[in-house]
Amino acid sequence: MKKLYSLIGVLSLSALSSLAGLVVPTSYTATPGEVGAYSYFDDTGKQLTDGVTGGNYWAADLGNGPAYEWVGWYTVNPTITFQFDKPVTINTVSIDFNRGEVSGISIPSSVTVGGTPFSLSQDALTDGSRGYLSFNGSWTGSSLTIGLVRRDNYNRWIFMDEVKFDGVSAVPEPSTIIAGALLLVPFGVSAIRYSRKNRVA
Ligand SMILES: [Ca+2]
Ligand SMILES: [Ca+2]
Repeated sequence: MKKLYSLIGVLSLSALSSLAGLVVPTSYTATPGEVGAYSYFDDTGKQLTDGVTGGNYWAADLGNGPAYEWVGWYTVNPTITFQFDKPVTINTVSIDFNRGEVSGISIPSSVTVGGTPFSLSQDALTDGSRGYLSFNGSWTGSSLTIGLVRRDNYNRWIFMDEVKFDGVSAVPEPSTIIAGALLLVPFGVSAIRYSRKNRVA
């Protein structure tokens, strides 16, 4: 019987750990990006989750035109709502921003994730660079809304090119795991009986 108990333990652990990690949203809706020297639109409707990031210099041309990778806002404080295909628990939201002070691009003064506000220092990123800033908490549901507030009395651009989520894509009921493990017990027992029979024969 010792073997069976350890088998159940291993199954329960692996069932839980395999669900934690990067959680990918199925879609999102966002306040449309705006026009400045170039167009800072979400050109594919997926630019915030396509894994592609822009350059340290905001207007860098990486092959699709200057600043193509970025989505930017100047006259509005944008809101983005991400949808997931089932209830999820998100523990970390990472957003890739650009900071280019001479061009009017600052990281937001605050970011609200699922109703939780975070204040950001303007030096959270080195001027003239891009990088991920992370927000930690615990948000559960099938969607998650992120709000961003422009710095200096809304007088600065926000430039974003990617949002990533870490968490658990589905929280299994403890009873389901136990029931699943118990279902395997008869198979284990019969397998042991089978091998014993074989040995005797
Ligand atoms: Ca992107
Ligand atoms: Ca773009």
